[in-house]
Amino acid sequence: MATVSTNLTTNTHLLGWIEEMAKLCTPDQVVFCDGSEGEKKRLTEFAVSKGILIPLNHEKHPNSYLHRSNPNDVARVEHLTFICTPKKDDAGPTNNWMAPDEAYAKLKGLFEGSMKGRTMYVVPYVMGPLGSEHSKIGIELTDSVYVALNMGIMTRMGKPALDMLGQSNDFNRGLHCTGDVNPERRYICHFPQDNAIWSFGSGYGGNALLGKKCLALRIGSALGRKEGWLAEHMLILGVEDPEGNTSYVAAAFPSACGKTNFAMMIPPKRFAGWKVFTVGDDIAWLRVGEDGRLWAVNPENGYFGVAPGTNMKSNPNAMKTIQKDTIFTNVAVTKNGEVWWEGLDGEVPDELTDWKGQPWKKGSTEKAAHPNSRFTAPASNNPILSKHVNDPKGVPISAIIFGGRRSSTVPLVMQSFNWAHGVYLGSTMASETTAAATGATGVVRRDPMAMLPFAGYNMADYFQHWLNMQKHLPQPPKIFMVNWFRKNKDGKFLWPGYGDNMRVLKWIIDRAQGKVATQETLFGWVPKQGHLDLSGLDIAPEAVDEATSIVESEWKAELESQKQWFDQFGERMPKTLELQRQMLLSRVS
Ligand code: GTP
Ligand code: SPV
Ligand code: MN
Repeated sequence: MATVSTNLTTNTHLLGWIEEMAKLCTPDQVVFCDGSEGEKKRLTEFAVSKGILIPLNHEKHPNSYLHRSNPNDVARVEHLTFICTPKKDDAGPTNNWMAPDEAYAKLKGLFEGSMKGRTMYVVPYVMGPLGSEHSKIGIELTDSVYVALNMGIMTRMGKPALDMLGQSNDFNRGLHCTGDVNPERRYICHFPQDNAIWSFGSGYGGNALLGKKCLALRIGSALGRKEGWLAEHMLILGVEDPEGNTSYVAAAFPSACGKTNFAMMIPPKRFAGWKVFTVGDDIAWLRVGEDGRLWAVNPENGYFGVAPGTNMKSNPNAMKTIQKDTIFTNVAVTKNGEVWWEGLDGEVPDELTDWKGQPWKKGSTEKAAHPNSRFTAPASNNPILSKHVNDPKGVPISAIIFGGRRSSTVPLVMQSFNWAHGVYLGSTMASETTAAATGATGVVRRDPMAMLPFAGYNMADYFQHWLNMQKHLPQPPKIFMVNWFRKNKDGKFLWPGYGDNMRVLKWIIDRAQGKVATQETLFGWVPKQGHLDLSGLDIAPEAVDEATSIVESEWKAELESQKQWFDQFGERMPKTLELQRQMLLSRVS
């Protein structure tokens, strides 16, 4: 049995727990991660020697590597993700539930002896700026060097986390084992009452990098409810106008629906003098500030972004961010050791090695890169990184945006009448499923606030928590809904999206600052004729009309179908939201 010894900490709570977990998993050795450059180099060399990381062309991709996951382990697994609260009702109808005793017993069986012949890495990390009272500390025990290296990019990892923890017992206990990557023996279990996460049988993204979806969203949302804040699946960006005033917005779009792209956007030529800065691309922790405004912090320190579709036109800042120090997962690679994916700039190469490591030829019907292939890159590489990313108090939010991937019904942009109506719009949000989770793609489902897979407690209580926030927010952000993904009858996107989303963002900022009047519709406020700046936009005016249109018959069907969604929550469903629905429906019927 491995002994647990380190000179990095004397925290007896921590050392005792590691000892206990090492006894269960019986690794050959226990290695404490300090987060140093030397350690990163050692772990990388080890991963390369084992074929876990494949060096890329170091001239084109300095200090960057490719990882190929097991082909059965390429995305989050929502059907194998559990919220293990003592009462089933506390997890609610939209989460999978297991009783804590049963979950611990089942997973103990799997973890028992699971790290024999392997190393247990102790990965201490902080979510949120170092030293901030709002940050949370986690310790992930993992048998995966790939996870340890990714956590090193995605979080503030190593000695600073242990220093911040000191002798405290207040840390998230995360246990992760890749095991034999058998989907039959794969479980991602959350224990909010113990501040613990046990994840077995997957090495991929949100299943395995426990600081991200597991701690920062599922456990985080449960903590947030208890402590009076919000943990959200939101990007955070700053937008500076030509006079030098910066406003901040937070936007919730479901997985693979445009957060990273929006957060790194470059405004079109028409908006000379306007600048966008990234604070975060996936997760926001939102708190009420002393000034009565809502303040946002990005708990992460890197980006785990979707590769396909990323190119110099759609997202030049992401392309620059991933130029060095990046781990690519499940992308294709050229003969020359350069990465490739569908939608990258330039000609499609004649020959590639695909994401499974197989030869691939141009014209193949198979994708060369997996649709959920990703890059892990440090935030510090981002040329438009906000100077406030490490600010412990975060940035003040002027507008909250909810947006799904809807080929019909939802217009390009709409403002809610007030906070409750905004919460209603978020709670009824729907979106087509994407490759970010296993299962069918393109199926419309409700994904409230983009949090369906990430709420760590009953979704009805979560809605109530959102409604309650208003009482504590004398200066609430304005709430908006957007849809970049509406299609015409030929199935083509009506709106060009990407940088041109700046046109919508500008209207949102103007509205949040009360600078422009608006047009009322039955369902919300929309831009008055001429207020959406379309100059220099190279698309037919009819396409814009269609993208921004509100079709009453579509909305009637939408509102009616929301009843079933609300009904499943029974008594716990806030009446306010059902009343919002009825009020809107009464206007059309
Ligand atoms: P997660 O990391 O899974 O949470 O995804 P995300 O929300 O950050 O999505 P991301 O920005 O990576 O975009 C996902 C996909 O949507 C990519 O293939 C993009 O090219 C595409 N996309 C992003 N923005 C737009 C847009 O404005 N219009 C259109 N049509 N597609 C977009
Ligand atoms: C998402 O699916 O929303 C992601 C990727 O951001 S993962 O880290 O796998 O959750
Ligand atoms: Mn995400």
